[in-house]
Amino acid sequence: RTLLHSAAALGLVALAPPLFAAAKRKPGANAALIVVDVQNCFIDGGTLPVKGGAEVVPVINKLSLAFQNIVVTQDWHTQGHASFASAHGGKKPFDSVKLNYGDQVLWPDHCVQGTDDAALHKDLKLPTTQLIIRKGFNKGVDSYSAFQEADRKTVTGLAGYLKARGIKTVYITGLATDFCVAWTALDARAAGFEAYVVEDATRAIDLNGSLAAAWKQMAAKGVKRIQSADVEGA
Ligand code: VGL
Ligand code: ZN
Repeated sequence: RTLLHSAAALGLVALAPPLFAAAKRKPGANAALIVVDVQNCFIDGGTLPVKGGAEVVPVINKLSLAFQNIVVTQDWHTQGHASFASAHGGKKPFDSVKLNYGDQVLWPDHCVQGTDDAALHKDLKLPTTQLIIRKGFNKGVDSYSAFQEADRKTVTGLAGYLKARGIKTVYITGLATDFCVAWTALDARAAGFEAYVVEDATRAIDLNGSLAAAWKQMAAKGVKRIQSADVEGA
């Protein structure tokens, strides 16, 4: 026990609550909101539902009011995509395989181009969105990240787009925290952006401890973990 605690226990000093809440962050003209994969496929009734996925929709809608720049992503796979278990004989969803670029988790068939399943959730209201970026459309290569495909070579063009427009900071939201959100945040850092993940505007798949691993990896790379209430003007 510290001297202060002992003194407090004796009623000699009062331990006062903090006078001010931490200052909120106000995204400026050089910040962008990235809304990752808020699509029917990742929500109840879809092909790869993320638990609580629909709950991010009102949080993101409100958060969007604080941003002058918004980018939305869509997972946008071909039929028979290499990330689908059905494309690998004898494999089941959530198994892993080695592809030529490394380990690949296998998923149920999901987010196939042009299907209702791949459409953005109908309650997502982001009329000021400036760019919709689609990813995972190369049949043999997955792309969790909005910046780079899983071969770690092929880029989507998002880093160039953001830099050309003077964006320095990205706030990342959407589905799923431990896959497409985390990989997007890590690649944002690698590309030199300041990156925040807005935790209550995400939901996770959490496969074999993947959520805790993702937060740890993000923290190690300087991704900042915040809540939507920390953003001013939302
Ligand atoms: C995602 C698994 C497969 C995601 C996409 O959006 O997090 N996860 N494809
Ligand atoms: Zn996918």
